[in-house]
Amino acid sequence: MKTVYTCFDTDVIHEGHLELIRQASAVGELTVGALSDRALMSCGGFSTLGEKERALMYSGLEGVGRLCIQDDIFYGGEIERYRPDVVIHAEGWRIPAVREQALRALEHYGGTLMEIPRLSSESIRRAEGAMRDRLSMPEFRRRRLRAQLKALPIVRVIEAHNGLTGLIAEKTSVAAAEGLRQFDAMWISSLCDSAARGKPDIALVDMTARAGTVTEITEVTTKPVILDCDNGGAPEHLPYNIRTLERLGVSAVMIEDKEGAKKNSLFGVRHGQTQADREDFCRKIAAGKEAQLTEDFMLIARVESLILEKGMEDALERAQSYVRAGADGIMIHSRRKDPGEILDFCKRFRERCPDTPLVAVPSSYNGVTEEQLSACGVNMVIYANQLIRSAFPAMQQTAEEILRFHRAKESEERLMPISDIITLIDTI
Ligand code: SPV
Ligand code: MG
Repeated sequence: MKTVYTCFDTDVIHEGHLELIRQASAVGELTVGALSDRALMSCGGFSTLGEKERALMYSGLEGVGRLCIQDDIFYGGEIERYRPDVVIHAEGWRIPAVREQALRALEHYGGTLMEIPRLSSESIRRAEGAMRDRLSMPEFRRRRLRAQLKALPIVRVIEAHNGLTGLIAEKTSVAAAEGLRQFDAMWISSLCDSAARGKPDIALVDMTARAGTVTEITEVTTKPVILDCDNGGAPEHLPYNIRTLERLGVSAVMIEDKEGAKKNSLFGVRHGQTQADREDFCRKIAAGKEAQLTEDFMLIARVESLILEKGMEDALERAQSYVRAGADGIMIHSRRKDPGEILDFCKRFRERCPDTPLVAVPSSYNGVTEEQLSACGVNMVIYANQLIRSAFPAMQQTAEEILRFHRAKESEERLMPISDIITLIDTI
């Protein structure tokens, strides 16, 4: 009897999977690997079920013999362990490097790869759509960020301010050593949410409008959302806002320890920004935490001491106080070009609070790599404004060229083809 191996990461079994199992079990005894949650998340995926539940679901299917958890997107480890005669997979691998690695591992002992045509039908399309829809539901989206923080060396977050930028955050991927590199979550920046409406970042866009942005983005994406909520507003409003955000499926709110008229941190001290009293801010954090209803939701406290030139010790002491007040994470911000003070803070914070998630926003100190941040204890990196900053000059250039040439032909080469823009958005 031959042995056959395949790996599934699906939450929804459709006729394509059943056909693959039918063909596999006709060849020999089938082992199915359920891709682990960690491996799934490392390539930007997520499961509404969890690896054990998925494995249980696969084990109930006729034709499935043995089950295992495959803890790597690459098949090499399992191929070495089980030495299957055949690995079976549908044609059109999502990550070509995974196929190549499986082929190399099989070559060692003369195993073969069997690729079967990928079925496509209305019911498969509906099943895949159902899986996406489930992932977009508040209960699954909300909890995804905490799961990522546990599973990933660093959670990679990019700014989104409308449905379209949400789609870029959701879908952009590049081939990488780990298989596929994607963004893990989205940051709804006060700066970009304001700028996209042609408004300054002075807390002018109110929570009702911000919640509209969240809805626009969550309607077309599945990844977790972190909302930049300035200083959290009036202490008596924060509990209401937290309930609203939880209901919308937001995973985390970030509030900064400033008071008075809102100014963007990157202006620095010249613009008269004032840091909140430490105890007042601790009370705000505690009130926010008290209001939350789900275990999943996170409140991240942002320390502005380095922005406001109050010194490293003040930053560290405030961060510790905020953790004691109940903050689920700390964001430390800096407007220096050199990452030195941030890396110094991170290392020293880690000695005092080994487990608290730590967030960095390398807008000014953009030369630092994710690896350097992670080595100093950072768990989440936020690319807070790069999408809108790349869109604005591109649009402005096109507008200027049309004015200059009295037509659009000269800009055409730089533009996305019309055939692409009309098919960019999936229909339900
Ligand atoms: C934002 O993106 O709105 C932020 C980060 O708060 S910063 O602009 O650097 O203050
Ligand atoms: Mg902001």
